[in-house]
Amino acid sequence: MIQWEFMMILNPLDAVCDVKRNDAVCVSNLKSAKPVDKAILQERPDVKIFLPFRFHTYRPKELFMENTYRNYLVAPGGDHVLSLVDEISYRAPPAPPLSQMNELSSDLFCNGDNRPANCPVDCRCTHMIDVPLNSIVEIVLVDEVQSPNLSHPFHLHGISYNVIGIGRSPDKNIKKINLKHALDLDRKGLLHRQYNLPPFKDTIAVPNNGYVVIRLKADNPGYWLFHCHFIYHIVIGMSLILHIGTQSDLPPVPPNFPRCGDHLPAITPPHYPIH
Ligand SMILES: [Cu+2]
Repeated sequence: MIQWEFMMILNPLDAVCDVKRNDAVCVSNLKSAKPVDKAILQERPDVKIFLPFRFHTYRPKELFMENTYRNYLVAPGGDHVLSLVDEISYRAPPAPPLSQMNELSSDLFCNGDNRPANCPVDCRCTHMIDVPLNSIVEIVLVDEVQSPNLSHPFHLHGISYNVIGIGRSPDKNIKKINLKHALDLDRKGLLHRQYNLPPFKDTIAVPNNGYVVIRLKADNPGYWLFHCHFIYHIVIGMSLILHIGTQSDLPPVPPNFPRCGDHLPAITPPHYPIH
């Protein structure tokens, strides 16, 4: 028998997470069963990263030009869209950074502070953010897609994070949140954060037209993908690499470790050379 009086919704679509309520609970209201490292709970993290994400809509005539090959998905309404995280669409490198980083040109990599020169509005490169080993990192995801009832589930490989806050703008005049407004809320202390045993997760749904604040201790060195878990969104670039530490923090590549390209005859891709 279902006891309706005890039914609760997890992650309500209204994303009201900063008040106690009887009908719903947000992940940020859950309490970790394990103790949380005090360093995670310090007021100021060592690194703070704002990651707005959105779709770029192509005009169909932009997509079918000679010598172009753009990746996009066709949304249910017919829009042809690419995904941008911090105005960058992730492009996978031609070989794994973990074992062949010294062969990848630094020109392939980019991030919000280091965009390729003259990159167009649909800027595509290997989005990578470097953070020092053992630093306390806060990431604020801001949903600029704002598709009704579509909450993008962001997943991080390699490390679990604590979910510190989830919400929407408290300013009712703001119909659409964006990076600028989220920064403004943060400056005013209006991004919801709670430090009482924030739960560990490796995936979190960002409420549409809202934000999520997560924190982690970057104690696992490597190149870790951080991406929306909708497959269609991954392939149009809703992804990036969180690079923790440096090459010297990693164990050496084993002798005779398989190499990308071993199974192919020598080729030189025209646009994406391996150096
Ligand atoms: Cu998504």
